[in-house]
Order: sequence, then C-alpha cells, then structure tokens
Amino acid sequence: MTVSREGIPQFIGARVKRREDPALITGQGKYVADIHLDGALYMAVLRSPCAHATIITIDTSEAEALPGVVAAFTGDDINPQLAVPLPMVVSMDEKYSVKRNPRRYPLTTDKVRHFGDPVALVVATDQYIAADALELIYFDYDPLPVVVDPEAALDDGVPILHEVWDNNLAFRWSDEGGDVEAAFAKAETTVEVRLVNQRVIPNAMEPRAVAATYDSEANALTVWASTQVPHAVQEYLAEVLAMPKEQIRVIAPEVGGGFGAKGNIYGEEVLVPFLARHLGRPVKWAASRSEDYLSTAHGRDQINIIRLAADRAGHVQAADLKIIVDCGGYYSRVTPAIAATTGQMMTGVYDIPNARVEATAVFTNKHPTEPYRGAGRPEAAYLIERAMDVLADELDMDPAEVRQRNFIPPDKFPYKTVLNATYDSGEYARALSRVLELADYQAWRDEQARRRREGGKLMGIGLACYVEVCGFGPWEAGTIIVEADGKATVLTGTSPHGQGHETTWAQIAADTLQIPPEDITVKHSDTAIVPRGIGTFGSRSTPVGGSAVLQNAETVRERAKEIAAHLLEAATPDMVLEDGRFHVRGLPERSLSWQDVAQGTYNDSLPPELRGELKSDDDFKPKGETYPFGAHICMVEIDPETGDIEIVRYLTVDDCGRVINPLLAEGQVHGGLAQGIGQALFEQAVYDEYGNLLTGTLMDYALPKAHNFPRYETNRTETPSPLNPLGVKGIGEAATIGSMPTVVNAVVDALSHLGVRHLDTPLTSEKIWQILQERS
Ligand code: MCN
Repeated sequence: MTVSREGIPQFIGARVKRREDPALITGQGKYVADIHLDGALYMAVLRSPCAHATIITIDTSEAEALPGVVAAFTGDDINPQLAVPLPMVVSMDEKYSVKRNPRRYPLTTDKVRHFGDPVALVVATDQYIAADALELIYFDYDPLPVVVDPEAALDDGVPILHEVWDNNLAFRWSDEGGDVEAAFAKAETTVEVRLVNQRVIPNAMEPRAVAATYDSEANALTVWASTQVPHAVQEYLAEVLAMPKEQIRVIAPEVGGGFGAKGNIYGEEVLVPFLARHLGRPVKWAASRSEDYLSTAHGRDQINIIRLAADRAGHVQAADLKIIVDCGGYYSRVTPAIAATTGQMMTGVYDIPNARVEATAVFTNKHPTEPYRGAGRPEAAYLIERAMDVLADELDMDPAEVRQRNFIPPDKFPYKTVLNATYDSGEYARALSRVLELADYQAWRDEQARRRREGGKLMGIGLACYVEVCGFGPWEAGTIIVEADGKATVLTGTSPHGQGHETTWAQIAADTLQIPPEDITVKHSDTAIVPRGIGTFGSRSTPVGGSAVLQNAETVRERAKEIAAHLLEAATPDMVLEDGRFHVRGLPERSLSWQDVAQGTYNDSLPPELRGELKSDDDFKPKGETYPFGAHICMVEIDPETGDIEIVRYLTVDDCGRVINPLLAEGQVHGGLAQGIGQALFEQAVYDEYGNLLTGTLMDYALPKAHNFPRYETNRTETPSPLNPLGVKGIGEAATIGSMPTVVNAVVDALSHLGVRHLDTPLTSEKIWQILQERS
C-alpha cells in the first residue's frame, strides 16, 4: 500500500503481495485433477502413432471386455451425436484470396493427419485400467506419405492432407500500404533476412484436464476445465451438445498456467461432458505431460522473409514481408489470427511509410498450432528487430542509432501505421534511452572492443524495441456489489490462471470504494457465479476487465453518495467519501459507513430508483486496443571452447501505461522473459521426416531451468493509454515479445566479427560451436 499526500491509502500502484499465493504455495490449490467426484470414471484417449494414414479398422471389443472398462468409443460412435465440429472462430475477410476451414471433430474418423491425432477412447473405473485398455484397441491403418516441411507442402506430388482441396494451402492473404515496389526501386540500401520462428510446445505447470457430472433429472451438466475461457467453453458446449446454455455450468478452478494454449477449445472438453451425460456417471480426464505434448496446441512455427529498403542514413522507407505459416494438420480455435497479427505489427515501433505483407499458410502432418504467449507479436518483433540489426550492420551503424532514427515520434500519437493499426500512445525513444543509460551501453561497447583486441570469452550486446497489440474487446464484465455488511464482491469475466486478478482487481475496487482490499472478494471462472465473461488472453484483462471493475465501482460509489445524502438529509453534490465513510463535505462528525449505506438501500424513505442491491453490472467496452512497448538489452558471453552462451546481464524498460501492481507486473515480465529466452536458446519441437514428434517428453524438450537465466533488472516508463479510464495497457506477453530478438541480436553481435549476420533459433551451444569451428 502507498499513501497519498492527503494520507489516504492508495492501492493502485502499490506492491501488494498476491492473495492467491498462500494457498498455492502450501499445496492447498485445487486443480481439476484434484476434484473428487464420487463414482467417477476415467477417460483415456487413443492417439495415432502415425502422422498420416487412412484408418482401416478401429476395433474396441477387446478393450471393452477388460474388467473395469465401462465403454469404448470411436469417432463413428460419437461424432454423429455432436451438433457441430470443433470451433474455429476467426472470420477470414476480403483480404484472403484463399480461405479454407477443415471441419474437425473430437475423434478422427477418416484418416489421421498428425502424430497423436485422437481416434478412440475408453472409459474405465480408474485411470490405470483405462490406460491398459487403450493397448487392447485394435487400430489398423494404412500409412500415407508425410509432409512436415511447410516450404514443401505446396510442391507437386506431396501428400495432400485434406483431399476436398487439391493442395495443402490453408489460407493466403496479402496487404499493402503505400507503394513498396517504388520505395525499393529508389532505395540506396536494401537488406533481407530469412528467419525460422521455430515451433515450440507450451508447458503450463498443469497439463490440461477436464471433469464433468450430469444431473439427468435437471438435465444439467457441471464441467471443470483447465481453461482460460470458461464462458466460451460453456457457450460452445451448449451448441455442440444441443443443451440450453443455462443448464451447463463451467468452472475453471485453479489453472496452473495456460500461456494462450488453454484459450483453445479442445476435443476432450467436449468428450468428457458428452460421456458424463451419455453414461450418467461423472467422468474425468487429466493429461500426463507427454499426452499434453500430443493434445495441446503448439506455438509459433512461422518462416518470415523480411526485406527493408532504406537510405544511407538508415531511414527505413519500406518493409516487405513474406510469412509462411505451418498450421499443422488442422486449425485450432483462432489459428489464422496469429499470422494476421504478425502482419499487422510488422513495422514495429518504426515510422515506415510503405509496407507489404503476404501470408501463405499450409497444412502439414504436424500438431495444430494456436496462440502461445504473444501469438503473432513475438514473430513480428523478432523479424523487424533482427532486420534492423542487419540494416545497422550493412550501414556500419550502431544498432541503437538506427533505431533512434526510425522511431515513431511521440507527437504522432495516436499513430496509424501504414497497415492500419492505430497505436494509442508511445514514447519509444525514451524507453530505449532509459535502457541504454541503465546498462551503461557505451561501457559495454568499450569492453567488447577490448575483448576483441585482447581475446577471451566472446561478448555480444543485443538490444530490441517492441510494441505489441493487446487489450482486445469487445467487452468484459466486472460487476461490483456492496453487501449489507459493507464488504464488496467483484464478479469478473476474466479468468486468471496465474496472473493474480484477485489481488489486482481488489486493489482497483479498494481505491475507488475506499473499502480495504481484505474486505473485497473477487470471484471468477465459474459461469454459475459470473454469468458472462470473455476470459483471459491477449493481455486484455487489466485494460478491459480492470476497467470494468473501475467503472462499476465508480457507479456504485456515486449511487452510494446519493443514498447517503438521502439518509443524512443532505444534498448529493455535498457528499464526500473519505476514509471509507460518507459525510457532508467539512462535517465528518455525522458520517455513514458502507454498511449503513448498503443496509439503507432498503429504507422505504428512499426514492424507488435508489432502492435495492448496491450493485453495478455494466460491461466495459474499450474504444480500441492498447499498444504496450519497451526496450530490452542484454549482454552475452560465449565460451569459445564449448559454444556455451551465458546471459551475463539482462535489462528491460517496459511500458504498460499505468501500473496497477508493480510486483505482479514485474512477475509477468520475469515469466515472459523466461519464455522468450527459452525460445531463443533452448526450446524446439522437433519432428522427424515421418512426422514423429521426437521431443515428446521433458527429457527431450529443452525447457530452460532457473540456472539458465540471469538476474533480471527491470525498469519502466509509464505512458498512459487514452483508451481506458485506468490508463493501462497489458503486460502479460510483453517480455516474451521483447526478449527473443534481444538475445538473438546479442549472440549474432558476439559473432559478427566472424561474418555471422543471422542464426536461426534455438541457439544451442552445439550450433554456436559448429560456427566457431568453421569460422574461427
Ligand atoms: N498488471 C499491472 N498493471 C498493468 C498491467 C498488468 O499491474 N498496467 C498486472 C496485473 O497484476 C495483472 C497482470 O499484470 O493481473 C497481467 O495483466 P494483463 O497484462 O492484463 O494480462 P492478462 O491478465 O490478460 O493475462 C494474459 C497474459 C497472457 S496473454 C499470457 S499468454 C500469459 C500471461 O498473461 N499467460 C500466463 N501471463 C501468465 N502468467 C502466468 N502465471 N501463467 C500464464 O499462463
């Protein structure tokens, strides 16, 4: 808590510790897998061991005969009973010259299209019997040739995944602002970089899980799901199971992280409730880590070819981007939106007058891709920030200088990019100057020059600036109720899964209502308690959900003043709320508490419009998206003997507008950095030529460990957003977006004297060692 000049406690801006944590760190958190349901059955799913094959037979009879097995089903049994396929909610507009949307059901029936494609399930009295029974399902298939390379997916003669079309094209679109050809024709300098933004696997602490019970008398389903979007799951279940929405309650209890991947709606989220209703028994499913790798959407997997045209002074005149997207075998819920976001954000923090983007997306025999922390913006920041470094190298300029020359100036905000994104506010030069100053940039450069002269470990300096789009609408709920005991309840439509909304929303409400945070309960993630909501993704919750809380708290406070005025027989404009009590300005001796006012709402003497529950329930509808930004810098050392990279220092200056809780915002930056650095140095989903996922366990998938990271030094500037009453922007993805180009720029910088201009991630020691062998 901080204290204002007037001595009033201020919670917005204070480093309040997360109220969520005591339960979580003492093992009291209740995740889906912890939900005990009497008489529950367990579902296990048979997933294809082959990446591409025609299904000949699936015989479940032997599995069904195993004692303890209650039922076994294939897609032919279940899919006809579902009203709609799995959802893909992106509408592809007129920019798309090709738009295809393969329908997909929870269990595949005709042919499998990726390793792990689900084909059958068993339900048994415990999960071990269910797992054993999977082994007894006779799954006969005819293997087909496989395509895993997205750049080969449109070649003649490659196997076609969805035969209703004559090739593997998923979608194609293009967009242009200005005249890119003319700018390139006039350019004094051009550079081109081809970047592979490798496929990664989201690793939430909690693998996905679903549980459901069905009350046949009431025709009511209760579903527990490890999801970021319980209301969307509820709406979709109503549609697919042809039930009234009100009869379906979806609860996301503790969710151990999601990182975008749990914003999808998955087959298991349909199958478990379906089975609970069909069998009339509670049903549960919880993925193991390896099963999660095969059943939860993967991230990234784009190839970007970026060209810049500039003058000799380094002013960028045009950017031209080609995106190749590997969708995997099918779409997930919003797959096409990811590349669209990359295209929209491709000019980054720079005032570039001409830009063009052409995206080609293909189906391959790999797992579907879906948003993963940043979803399209990390790809954009990576490609433009790498290209700026290559341009600086080409012009023999300092990377900081090239950036300074191209920033969108602060007086141009709100700024409409040439590809029609409207950035709300920004001060990019300030963020970069701050981070350079904090790092003592020139001293780092001097040290680098010394090492190059005198030998020793190679040293590289990387910097990157980023801007990203977040705070997506169209609305969010944030109801405020002040109860008769003077305590408040917040009902939020956001669905936190690690972000700490209970703490943060209580801070917002506390300041507005002057009710202490400990007297404010924040409820979320249960459709029976919070009737509507959109959920948590795209760093939208603080700008949209937090603003809904503020707006409704203000409405309740103003109504409370009117009620207090009546009860005190005073005029409303004279009423003030001070130290949590209502009184006439200047007369604090006659005052009312929230309890008095809340109980007074039932007083017959009140005009009818003021009577009734002290509650405000309006949705907040933002006027547009917000654009957080920042500048990161790091110093790496490379051991010339082993190629091992050590990040010696890492500094960030992030700007998410006004910060509600610096402690939590810094936590978001820390987590985000781990994921961006993880992708830069370690992580990669590797498939072999047959489409087998080789990195199918944590033994093979290189998730970074704590010792791989430096001690981060975080700092911030605060440029408020004009688009919401809190002046906030999101911070949940920012550091993932800024960190990958920063680290890669540093490593390339360390090797630049050897003629290295670009290296594709992950930058493993082996890759660096090879380069050192070849070039030293
Ligand atoms: N915050 C703040 N001031 C601001 C903005 C944010 O104090 N101006 C703090 C608040 O405490 C808020 C938190 O940062 O609770 C995150 O807010 P916001 O940036 O609005 O992001 P969301 O709450 O919408 O979270 C979504 C975002 C995304 S898109 C991914 S992916 C992600 C992330 O959050 N996944 C996460 N952070 C994660 N953190 C955890 N622990 N687990 C995940 O799966």
